Amino acid sequence: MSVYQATASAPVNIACIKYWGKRDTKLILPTNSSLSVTLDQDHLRSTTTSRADPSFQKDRLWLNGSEDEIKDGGRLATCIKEMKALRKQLEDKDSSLPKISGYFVHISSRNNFPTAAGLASSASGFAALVASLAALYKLPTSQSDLSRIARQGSGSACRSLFGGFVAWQMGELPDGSDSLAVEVAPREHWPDVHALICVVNDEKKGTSSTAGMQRTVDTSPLLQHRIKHVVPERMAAISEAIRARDFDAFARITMQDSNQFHAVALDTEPPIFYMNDVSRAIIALIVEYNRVAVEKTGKLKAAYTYDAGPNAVIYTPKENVKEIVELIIKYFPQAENFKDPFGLFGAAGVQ
Ligand code: 2P0
Repeated sequence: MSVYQATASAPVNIACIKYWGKRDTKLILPTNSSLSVTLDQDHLRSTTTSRADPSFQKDRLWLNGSEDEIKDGGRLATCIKEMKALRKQLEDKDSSLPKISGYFVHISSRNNFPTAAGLASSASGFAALVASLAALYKLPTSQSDLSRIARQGSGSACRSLFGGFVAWQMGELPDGSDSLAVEVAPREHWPDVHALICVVNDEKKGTSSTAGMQRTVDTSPLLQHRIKHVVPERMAAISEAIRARDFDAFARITMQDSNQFHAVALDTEPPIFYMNDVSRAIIALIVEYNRVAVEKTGKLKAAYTYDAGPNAVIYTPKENVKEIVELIIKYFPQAENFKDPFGLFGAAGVQ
């Protein structure tokens, strides 16, 4: 008897131009385009195994070993349904293919980083889920086409289907068919850029991204300015900086966009605070580090960025990694505890 099973994994990505806001909450269509770097560390990935079998009674999912409900019409159910539909199309075209699109699936997904680490696991999780179903169903579908489906699991997941530097083009069409991820440059184009992840607080965040961003859409006038007058130019400028391997421009834009994302969170009613005092102290340290660098060389050496939580990600060329880690440990002595066991603090190479 044939066994229909496949495993795939996908890494976490960290945005330089932030996604924050949906124009369509069901299809997960964003109010602006975004751009991220996919981390290539082996220890920041989700790995997912999917299996289809005629004996299965319903679709089921296990996350880190515990079963999670697949809600009818929910995000998981949508992704599974879309993937089955793609398989069905193949089977309809080629009658020699086994008709596994009609079988229920069992899916098991694991993060090899602590879910409590405060790092987005939904991006790598949904990307790995879609990739594993694509492998199970032997779909010839492109990564961009798969990204459209991962997007409906969690917006930022669409970017984790590619390594390297990735844009999520917001698109214009109401059906979402042009809202997908594209590669801006592969990792090999600019291997010198590294990411340091500083876990400031590993507790679950107070306001979820999904709820927080819609509150921002509903109440923040600054978000409207950002969408119309800021992000389009920034997307073009940072893509150009990546293509030219211009770290100074890349860093400037990345920090500006992190700042504006947290400004729109603050402009939300009631306001949302994701950074804490330690986050702000790390910003001050990087600002000072850059001030000295600009004085000496005219160029920035590091860029901080913060997502919907207090943890810092610092992008920097490889030559500065050791110096920055030493600086952080000097000013935040407790940081030494974070160096191990997961290596979340320290040089995390980006892919
Ligand atoms: C980003 N974040 O671009 C931004 C920056 C958080 C801050 O994508 O509702 O978990 O599942 O689409 O993808 C977080 O949003 O939200 C996020 P849903 P998601 O990475």
